[in-house]
Amino acid sequence: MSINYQDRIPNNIDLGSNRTLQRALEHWQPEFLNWWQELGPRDFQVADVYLRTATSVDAKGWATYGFVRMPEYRWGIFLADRDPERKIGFGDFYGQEVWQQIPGEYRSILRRLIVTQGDTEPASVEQQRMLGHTAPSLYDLRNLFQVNVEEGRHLWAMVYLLHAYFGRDGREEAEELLERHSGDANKPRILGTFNEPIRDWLSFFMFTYFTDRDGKFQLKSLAESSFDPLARTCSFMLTEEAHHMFVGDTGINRVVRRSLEVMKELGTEDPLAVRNASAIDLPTVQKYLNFWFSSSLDLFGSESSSNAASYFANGLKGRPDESRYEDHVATEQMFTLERPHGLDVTSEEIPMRNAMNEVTRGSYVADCDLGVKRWNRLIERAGYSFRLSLPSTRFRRNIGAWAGIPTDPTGRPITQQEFDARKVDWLPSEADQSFILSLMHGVNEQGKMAAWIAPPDRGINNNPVDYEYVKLH
Ligand code: BYC
Repeated sequence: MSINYQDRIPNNIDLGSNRTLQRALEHWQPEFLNWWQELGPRDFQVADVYLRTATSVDAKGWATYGFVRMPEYRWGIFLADRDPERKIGFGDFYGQEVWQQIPGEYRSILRRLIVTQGDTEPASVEQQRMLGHTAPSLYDLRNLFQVNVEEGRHLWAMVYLLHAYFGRDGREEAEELLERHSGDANKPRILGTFNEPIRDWLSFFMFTYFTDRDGKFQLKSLAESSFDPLARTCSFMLTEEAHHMFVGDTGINRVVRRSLEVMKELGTEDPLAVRNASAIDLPTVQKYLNFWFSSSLDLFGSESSSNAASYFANGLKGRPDESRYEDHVATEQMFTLERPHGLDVTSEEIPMRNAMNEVTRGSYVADCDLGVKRWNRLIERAGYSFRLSLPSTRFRRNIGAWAGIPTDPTGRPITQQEFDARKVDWLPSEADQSFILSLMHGVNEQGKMAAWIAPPDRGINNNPVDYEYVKLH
């Protein structure tokens, strides 16, 4: 169904025919807008921003571009079209009709999944709210705001499900999504990474590369769900998510390119010399990568998880791209896990269903590595031997078998003493963070770019790079 922009809440679910739901969502709408004013992008609410808005959910025509003030962005409810033939693709109900309503026994675990997903969306907007002041260009400022409004829409996507399918409990959960806040000591966001501060643009690019990519994999798992409205909501969210990862990927690419240019100009790889020329040295890029990759790995949960096994059994949450696997029931297979044992490593066989978090994490790591390979090709072509790399999945973990176990970036278990002594080489130190912050100054002049980042290869929607993407007045 095409998107109806006449209603107060744009939608393609024929919201007007369900007055109760419409009223409930119209009641939540002003609370969302208050939250956006208070905790959304700070100070840019009257700027005209060149944003894309969904106009239909098919592959061709879902984005139109135009200048919009962020609070006037048309947040709404957009689900991918329903496939009447769709069957449950895995688990105990494999091959049966997908569900249009939630079987009573799965209500609370499904609610928990939807709330956890929904919680990350406003969290990321809160984390990024100060970045508008230090954008390296108008192009980047626009991308930040595009990401922010779409995360706001992803919150709407989950709030719709809570209101439509979970009655009073769902309405209460929807309120609480606006009451927990990133980094709040009393009411923090649910998952660790979403309470980490994002004060600088290098962190923003790492977050959009690594953490939004967790979003991609989680949404792909939920797009396989036996609960069809969740599957359809997540399928459409994935189309928006792609741009967020593009922002991260190209952002890191441009930081690396700029460092290489400076190294060439100065004729040295010396990190200090690169820093003195107001660019970011590659070892510092590696440290920020280590931080955000390891934090994002935690978002997949424990390697061995009875939650994951029951999500799989019930068909509520599967593996990304389930059709690529041969066995969709997975009751006979085992998975080999590596666990720490003092300074040694032992392995253990666990049932495949319990290992679904680890299976998804494995696909995620392979996807993350593609970008690292691309950045390394830039470095190689420039004639330097330095290489970026993903640290081991054991490194700096807070969730799962390796939580709190000190290892080096290759995953070799070490003593806490050694970890503490080497930490400054592996993770952003206070001095590194101060240096990165010292580079962060807003560049708002049309066509200008901060010294620490190369310009992008192309602009948005066939516009030039130096287009006035944000009109600040
Ligand atoms: N931090 O069996 P376990 C996105 C909790 S990102 C804190 O190990 P399970 C986005 C867990 O909740 C995608 N707590 O794990 C990106 C559980 O607590 P309860 C977000 C954590 O349940 C950028 C307990 O530990 N979507 O969209 O198998 C910008 C034991 O759980 C963490 C989803 O996450 C952590 N890192 O899997 C904007 C999808 N990890 O329930 C947006 C929905 C685990 O015992 N969520 N815990 O109180 C899920 O599928 C699962 O909840 C998880 C955890 C994959 C997160």
